[in-house]
Amino acid sequence: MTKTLAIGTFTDTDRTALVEAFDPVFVAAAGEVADLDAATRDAITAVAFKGHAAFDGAVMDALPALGLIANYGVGYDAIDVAAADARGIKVTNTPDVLNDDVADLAVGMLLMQGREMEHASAWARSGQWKDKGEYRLNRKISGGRAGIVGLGRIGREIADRLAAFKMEIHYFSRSAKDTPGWTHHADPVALAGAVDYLIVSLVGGAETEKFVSAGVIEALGPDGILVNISRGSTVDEAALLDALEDGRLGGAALDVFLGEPDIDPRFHALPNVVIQPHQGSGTHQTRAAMAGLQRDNIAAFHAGDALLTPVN
Ligand code: 8YV
Repeated sequence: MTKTLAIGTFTDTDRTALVEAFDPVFVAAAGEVADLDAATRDAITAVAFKGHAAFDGAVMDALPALGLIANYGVGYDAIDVAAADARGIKVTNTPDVLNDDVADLAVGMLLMQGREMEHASAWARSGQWKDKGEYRLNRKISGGRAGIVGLGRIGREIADRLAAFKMEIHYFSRSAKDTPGWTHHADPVALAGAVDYLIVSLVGGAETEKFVSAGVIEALGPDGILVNISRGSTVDEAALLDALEDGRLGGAALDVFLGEPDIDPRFHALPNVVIQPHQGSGTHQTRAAMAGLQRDNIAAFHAGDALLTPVN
């Protein structure tokens, strides 16, 4: 009887590697765990988890021998870690290996939004360049003031990149960090009021829900650009949509949304939003590294060795 359960949609390569390493049982979503027969569920000690739908205490209770949930992703807000703690279940994630890709996407989206690359591309493709001439002028990005909300591992990579774009770097974090002269703000509204671009790189979860509030969005203002590569939950999305529609916020570049992939259709109608389908870590190289780290944590657990990247 296999000891590993894989929950989620894995690529063929990752699925093959999981099969070779652990011969797991696969289900597409946590909601399907209860449908497995009791003997299969009783034998499971480790889960390879991928996805953003809730992994809660009820799912854990359906797996009475469970000792490890190995998450595919740095953000583990889908997993109820308090419920895992209460049941003696360890949780691991995949930090660091995705920092570069997520930071690259954040910077790319900021440039795409500010330089209107999506519209400019449509201008050229549709023949308007030939028929009507040069594309309209847009805004300079280099040399602006950037505010990073959450100066963790990914936030720092974003700040380093934007510093190379000759930007003045400001950041919010609970306490000031050791930086090369970047400006710390203890208040996110004050941070938003001091910058041209606000880049959100917070962890997800209840603690950061709507952290980018209506007040923060207001302070960023009609010339401001909001970039979010964290979780849709970190931004007050209703306030964001209202501000974008009314022109009280200049623009947004978003890789994450509430209810994704079924995102609010109001976003589709907005010309001042760059939309990406939560693909921050989505390169062959990084996803292979994430999957590898997930498997290494599971292998360590089954061998009784120390977990590589524990979160509890
Ligand atoms: C997802 C992510 O894990 O690491 C994270 O926290 O959000 C992503 O890398 C990825 O989309 C797979 O679901």
